[in-house]
Amino acid sequence: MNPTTVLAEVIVDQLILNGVREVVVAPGSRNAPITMAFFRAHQAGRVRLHSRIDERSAAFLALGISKASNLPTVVICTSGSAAANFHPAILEAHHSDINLIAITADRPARLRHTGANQTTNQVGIFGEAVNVSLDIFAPVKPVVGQVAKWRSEISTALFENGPIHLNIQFEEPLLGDLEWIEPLSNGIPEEEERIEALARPLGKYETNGVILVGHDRAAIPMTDIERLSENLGWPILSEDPLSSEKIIPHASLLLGNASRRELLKPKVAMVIGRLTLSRSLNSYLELADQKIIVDSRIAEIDTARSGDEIHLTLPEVTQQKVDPEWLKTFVKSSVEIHSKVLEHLKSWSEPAVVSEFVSQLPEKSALFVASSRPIRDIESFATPRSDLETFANRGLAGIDGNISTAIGIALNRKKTFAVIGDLAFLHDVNGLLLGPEEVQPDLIILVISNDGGGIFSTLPQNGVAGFEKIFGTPHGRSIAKVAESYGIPGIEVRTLEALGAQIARDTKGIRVIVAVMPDRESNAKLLKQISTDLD
Ligand SMILES: Cc1ncc(C[n+]2csc(CCOP(=O)(O)OP(=O)(O)O)c2C)c(N)n1
Repeated sequence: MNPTTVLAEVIVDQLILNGVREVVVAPGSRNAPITMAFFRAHQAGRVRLHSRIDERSAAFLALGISKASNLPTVVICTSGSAAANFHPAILEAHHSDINLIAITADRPARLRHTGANQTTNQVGIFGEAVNVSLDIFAPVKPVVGQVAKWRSEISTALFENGPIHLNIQFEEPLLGDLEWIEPLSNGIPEEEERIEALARPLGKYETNGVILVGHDRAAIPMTDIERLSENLGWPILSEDPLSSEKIIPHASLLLGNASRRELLKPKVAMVIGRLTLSRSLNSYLELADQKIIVDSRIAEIDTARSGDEIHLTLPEVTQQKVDPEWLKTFVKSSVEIHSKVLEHLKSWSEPAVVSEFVSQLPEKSALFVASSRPIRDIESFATPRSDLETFANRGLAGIDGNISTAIGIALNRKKTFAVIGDLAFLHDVNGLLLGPEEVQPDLIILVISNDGGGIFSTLPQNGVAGFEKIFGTPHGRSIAKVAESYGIPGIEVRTLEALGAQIARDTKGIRVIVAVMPDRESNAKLLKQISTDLD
């Protein structure tokens, strides 16, 4: 009888009963009992197991899988500093409400504070970023009822949304048989019921209104938002123009000009999700007399926002009427901006590359968009379309873990693309480290290569003393060669035609396309020029 092996087996079985279908493991010794139990489950076809050397990438991979599958995904590491590498992905999961189960293997509690090897205080290491933090251990002496206790602990923890942390103390011997004093399947319900929030009716607003949609849409399906917009007669402005062809394009440019904001001023603005990308949308929102907020994560994110109405889910509406003249002005301004914007996208530039890329993607593709300029260029310049599925880490907008998140998504989709800056690419380049036994995703990564952080040239610190050293941070590396060193094909492109030809190539596995851009400073000038031309 070996409590450690039994504990691991019961935890794995209960996690699977609670909906876990994929697990990412990072190698180690203390976590051997649970990685071996998961491997048995993998061989039995109950879960898909991925392994990654780098714990930070492993956790972001799990995050990407959860995003794409909507199921809780497990990531496991050994004890010690390994655990701390989960923190960035846990924070992102916390702020974007993604179900991620971080399992850190630990030595028994009696070894804490003794200087024992690879032992630190892992309990509560993720602080308030996790919704549950359990410190689980096996009794030295087998106890009847223990299996049910473990199962209900795990099951209850999984009732929480967002990230949870299971720190599991494994006593030696770490390997052993699965005999116990009672059956391991001890009287536990197989299905947990999840309760949905009920929609409540919207107040009566027979007036000019707009719907402003944050990139994450508070996880509300776009088709529901489109229906709401039709019923209300309110236009949709979205941070993600690739979520619907019905949205008003180039919202941040349209509203970048103060007199146009005034002209299009709404009486009511409904905000769905969090607006994190552009100042112009937030300034426009401030002009509204009344604000309606729709987000299920009010407790977490509404601290700075005040709403005349707050809804946890999309409100129910009856048809309402809007001033047709106001709506006409709105559409006219938007059509004008659209044709002017297209004029600026004809030659090689970051906005042109990004908008060409997203316009060429095959329908039904998944797209991961990195933070910094790529997500902003899409918001400002892309022509709306409805046939893509977009993902982004907007919880904390980190440039970390982006490749791994994209791979996690690609593992759950047929064809996935990603667009990412060169610093974000280099930050998570270890995400490209896939062992020969790993499932190879089909993923095309477009790197906008401007040798450093291009966004900083668009910010007020541009040109301050030491700008290049402390903000621009050029690295001078060839991104294509870096990709090749990981065994991933990397190809450089310098024209929109060459870019189109590369997107059209139907290849398997991971491929990197590097859009080689002239320099960061000229891009910042171009962005300024475009906004002046649109004034
Ligand atoms: C983990 C993390 N570290 C630092 C930052 C701050 N940051 C925001 S954008 C940026 C530069 C990104 O450069 P790159 O990925 O090349 O994109 P570009 O700005 O050129 O579009 C940095 C360092 C961040 N968001 N996340």
